[in-house]
Amino acid sequence: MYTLTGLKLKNPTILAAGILGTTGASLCRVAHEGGAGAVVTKSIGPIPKTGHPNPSMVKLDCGFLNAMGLPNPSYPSFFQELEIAKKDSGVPVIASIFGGSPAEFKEVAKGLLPAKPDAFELNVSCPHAEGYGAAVGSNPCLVEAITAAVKDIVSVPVWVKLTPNVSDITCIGNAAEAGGADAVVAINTLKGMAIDIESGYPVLGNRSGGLSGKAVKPVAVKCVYDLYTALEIPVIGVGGVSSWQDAIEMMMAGAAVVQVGSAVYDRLDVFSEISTGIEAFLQRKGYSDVKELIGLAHEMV
Ligand code: RRO
Repeated sequence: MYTLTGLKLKNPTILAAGILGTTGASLCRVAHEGGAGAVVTKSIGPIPKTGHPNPSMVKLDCGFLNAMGLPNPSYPSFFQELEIAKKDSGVPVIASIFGGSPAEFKEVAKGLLPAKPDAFELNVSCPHAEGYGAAVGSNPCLVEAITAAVKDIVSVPVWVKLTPNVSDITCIGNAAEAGGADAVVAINTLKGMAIDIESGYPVLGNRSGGLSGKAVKPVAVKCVYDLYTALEIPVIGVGGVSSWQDAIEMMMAGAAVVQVGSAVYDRLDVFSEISTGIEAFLQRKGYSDVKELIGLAHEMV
């Protein structure tokens, strides 16, 4: 059993926000068939949003580029899905929420609270969402105020998901911690673009978007490494984790647990595969507890 901000996880893998998280049934499938230790919902906001025009997601050699544009039915319509996930998944369910201001974050958190999410993940980091996302998450004062506003009305843990699209992610991590965050999640997607050379058009309907998958893993590892040094609260590592080796690398950088996103599109049981691989690695190396791995790279001088 792993304990993270007071939540009990059967293994250190969590479904990242935005992947198979739009219905209660799909969240349950990731828990039951995939073996995830916990699941995070798609980010839910104050009003319904249809998202950006298609194509909104493309597969590249090095990962995925998306500009979904925060499509979601808004919190009143998502409420029942959260209830289903809570009732049937058998794992902690974390509600990812977004808004454009502390008041909007508070409104969404308050609206979802009666469905009893085990934690909230505040998404202040979508790279291509006008008025929401990275514009909010690159402003330390706003990140602190949003975190404090949600902490003020909930008693469950609050995690803050950070953007790598800033010059110093530790400054934003510090702001989240000052606002009372129980953990930070690093990283959301990295700003990117792809162009079709036959037509000359950018391939995404939104023109640019956020890069995830293998290409971003070294960026995520460095962000986690820096945050581990700068903060007292746990760091949850996400970005390009698709194997147990990636998960261990992220933990050695300082991640208490990992989230898995893009790799789920290849195989749902990536969570079981990662947790089995970690156990075997611990045994082979003679570690008695996974905690011995967390931040290990910092000791290697
Ligand atoms: O919906 C999206 O376009 C999206 C979100 Br909310 C996010 O946090 N990160 C991302 O790459 N896409």
